[in-house]
Amino acid sequence: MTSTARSSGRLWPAALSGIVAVGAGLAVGEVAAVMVDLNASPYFAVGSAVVDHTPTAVREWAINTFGTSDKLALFIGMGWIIAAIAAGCGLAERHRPPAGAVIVGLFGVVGAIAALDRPGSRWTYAIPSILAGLVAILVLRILVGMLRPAETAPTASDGADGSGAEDDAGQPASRAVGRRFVLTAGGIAALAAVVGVMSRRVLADAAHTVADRTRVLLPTPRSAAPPIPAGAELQVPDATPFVTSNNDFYRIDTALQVPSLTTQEWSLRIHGMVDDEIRIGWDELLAMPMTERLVTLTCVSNEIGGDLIGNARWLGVPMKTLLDRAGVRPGADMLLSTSADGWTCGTPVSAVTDGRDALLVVGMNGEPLPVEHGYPVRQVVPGLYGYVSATKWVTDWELTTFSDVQAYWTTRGWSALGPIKLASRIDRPASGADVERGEVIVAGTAWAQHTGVGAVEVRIDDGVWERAELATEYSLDTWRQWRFTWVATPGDHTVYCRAIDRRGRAQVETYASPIPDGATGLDSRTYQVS
Ligand SMILES: Nc1nc2c(c(=O)[nH]1)N[C@H]1C(S)=C(S)[C@@H](COP(=O)(O)O)O[C@H]1N2
Ligand SMILES: [Mo]
Repeated sequence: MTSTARSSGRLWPAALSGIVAVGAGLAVGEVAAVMVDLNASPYFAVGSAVVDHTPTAVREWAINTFGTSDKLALFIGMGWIIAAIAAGCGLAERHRPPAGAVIVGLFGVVGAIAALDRPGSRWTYAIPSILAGLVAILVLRILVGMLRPAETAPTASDGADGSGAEDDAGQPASRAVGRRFVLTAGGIAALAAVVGVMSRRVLADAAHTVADRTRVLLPTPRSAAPPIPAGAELQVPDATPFVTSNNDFYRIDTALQVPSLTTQEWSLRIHGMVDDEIRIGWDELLAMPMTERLVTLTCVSNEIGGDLIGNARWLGVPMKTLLDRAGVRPGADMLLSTSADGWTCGTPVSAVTDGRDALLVVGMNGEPLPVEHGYPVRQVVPGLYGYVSATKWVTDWELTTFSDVQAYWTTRGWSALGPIKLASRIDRPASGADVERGEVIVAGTAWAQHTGVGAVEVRIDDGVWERAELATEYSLDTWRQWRFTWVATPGDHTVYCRAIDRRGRAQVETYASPIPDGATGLDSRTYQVS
């Protein structure tokens, strides 16, 4: 009877070890997620994966049963399931080491896969789950390891002293080990709870921003964007759409964690070489006359043929309006903008004041800015690469000079000035697509922001340049679609394209890497024609 009591008594510490270990891992995962991205949290990533992959019938059932608490129900349900598996891991580690540790490690891998599967994820999204897995394995091995001497010690003394000594010698020793185990497990559990709750608070603040965004009502523009002519979109299957949806819009920034700012927390301070230092708040900004424009944004890091480019409908206040309020002093040639997370950007004052549609933006494609695209306020300046113009989460403007100040990327080897280079891209047929002999429609995009695309030409292998058909021009600040009918003959063929701008300059054909001021060269695709 003592032996039954003892062995069943040992099941709980082992199960508890598993639960504490997985709890500690999850807490570490949350802390890491605060630094990487809240969507990288293993718990949330797995939860979102569950939501994304839940069959419609089950989802309907959950919504009907739990109403608006369906997410809470999911998290509680997940908590129970994870606790049950974790307890099993503890038992497995106790009786079949390292089975428990292996399963706990697999937990981490599942978390990492779920995090990497999140929309807009990067490789760093795997870090919280990997750390969580490693910490859980470590804690599990430590706790279960502490349970072992309790049984090996008496056996050893058993051999030395004979049978009668076991209980006398073994009990106090195992009680001491038991106390040590309880203190260690309790300490780790308490620490994990504190750390977990603290990081959850930080994550909740980010969620607060998401909620704030849903309450924003965008004003009607004083100056609306011209309607998009039907001909701006060439009717070519699987061509790149003229307007890029917010979900498909490329995202580039240095923010490991998206700055979370509510509209009421936001303000823009304008200072430096100005007549009056001013600060503009959200309500004041929203009361100003708004301009809406389509502008194609491009990243300087975009390789020839790359996709770090997108065209959106932006709503905002002309940046010049704000500069005029502050009064720019003569000699100030740089607008140094800084984001809530300290990223800096130097824009020529001339580009902001020469009449182009440089906007302090609050809306993107009819919605408040998505959080990762700069919520609540960012800049968009036609004709300049993003790193010298498109500050997201912008909170500070300093009027200064290029000779006095270098912005973030300029101190890292990129050019101080970044006008967008004329370029063109082949979008279809996709690389490696099956191409049959005969007429093949090759289509793509070309851009020369603020100058305008005048023509696009296509060349097959070493042939001559031939004119492609251009879509109707929307504006000088937006990209332009093109298409070319190629009569393909069997064999391997390479298709090249080049753009010519409205001033008659052809795209530079020699290859240059993006650094320091944007790539040059021709995009090409090689097809096997059957
Ligand atoms: N705060 C901040 N703003 C930023 C950046 C950044 O790293 N931090 N990157 C810039 C760069 S390099 C580009 S290309 C554009 C990209 O904007 P998007 O992510 O909305 O496409 O944002 C710009 N604004
Ligand atoms: Mo960029």
